[in-house]
Amino acid sequence: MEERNRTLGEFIIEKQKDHNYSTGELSKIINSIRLAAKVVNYKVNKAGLVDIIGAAGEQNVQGEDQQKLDVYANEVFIQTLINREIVCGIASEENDDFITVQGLDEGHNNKYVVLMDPLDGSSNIDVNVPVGTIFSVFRRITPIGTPVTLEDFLQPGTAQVAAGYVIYGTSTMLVYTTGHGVNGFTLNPAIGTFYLSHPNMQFAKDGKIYSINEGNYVHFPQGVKDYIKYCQLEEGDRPYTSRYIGSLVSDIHRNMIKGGIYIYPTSSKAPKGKLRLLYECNPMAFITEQAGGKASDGFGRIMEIQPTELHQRVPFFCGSYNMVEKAEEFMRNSR
Ligand code: AHM
Ligand code: MG
Repeated sequence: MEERNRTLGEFIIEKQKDHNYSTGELSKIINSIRLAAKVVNYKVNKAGLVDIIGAAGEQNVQGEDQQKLDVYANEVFIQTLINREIVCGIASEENDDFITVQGLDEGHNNKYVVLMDPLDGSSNIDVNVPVGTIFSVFRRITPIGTPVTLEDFLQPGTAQVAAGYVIYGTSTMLVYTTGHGVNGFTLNPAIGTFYLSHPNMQFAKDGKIYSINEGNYVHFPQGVKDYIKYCQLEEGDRPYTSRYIGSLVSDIHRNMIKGGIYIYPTSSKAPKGKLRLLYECNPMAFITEQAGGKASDGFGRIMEIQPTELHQRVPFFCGSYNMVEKAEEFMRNSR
């Protein structure tokens, strides 16, 4: 079949044979995320109508409670995964603690945990700017048949078996990897089907876009300040273009297609950075590396960090390989 005629559903079935899993559990997880993404997409698309049908905390005309969209997305993804009894645990940026899922026969017999940021960049919803869902899948390390523990969630990113994001943008896309490259699927809203629109996505080795909240410049470490000045220098293919949406998924998605670097560094205001290792950086790093890019905390590989807590924050440098290398060089030199 012609690549582009393939639906995500067909793609998942075809790819199942690439992996050494016979149970299809991972396929079912991706399928559940696909379903939840469509439900959330429908709601996100109606975001501007919230004031008309009832503000948050109030009831709409049907008598249903209005919810904030990030709370809604959190519930949809969690319930979709729990109802299908295919994971043994879920951790979400929206919840303080992880959720234990007993699964079929209440036997704790499933082998995967899912970590997610159900609606990243949700402060952008009010201004009609794209937001995203980010997810990461690990095989549990505690024995099957026992309830999951914190240990199952605190694994380094190198142990991820799948990761992806959904971008609710001008069109809605689901982009994911299971460690065999990155593929992007665009939702045809008329029929509710994702089609393979971006097969084998790749970060250009070099890019010309840098994405960072430059308003915080005075608070940045010297290495980041130096790198920004390097990006702005008139030399060779520079100055680069500055593009910052403030919505991680959108910024990385654009840079993957066009070539670029995204940086959320430490600053005197946010000494550990802002982004979360488990819900944002690890999945984005896995996708980025699978697309030929590089993801770093400024000094070392994001995916090799041993997490110590669920909501841990890290500085994040992510994008075109050579650009991230260059930024690391400035970080090292300023130490
Ligand atoms: P959130 O998880 O509270 O939505 O915050 C994450 C978002 C990212 O999407 C984005 O890249 C970053 O925060 C923007 O932060 P800032 O406004 O400080 O530049
Ligand atoms: Mg977030």
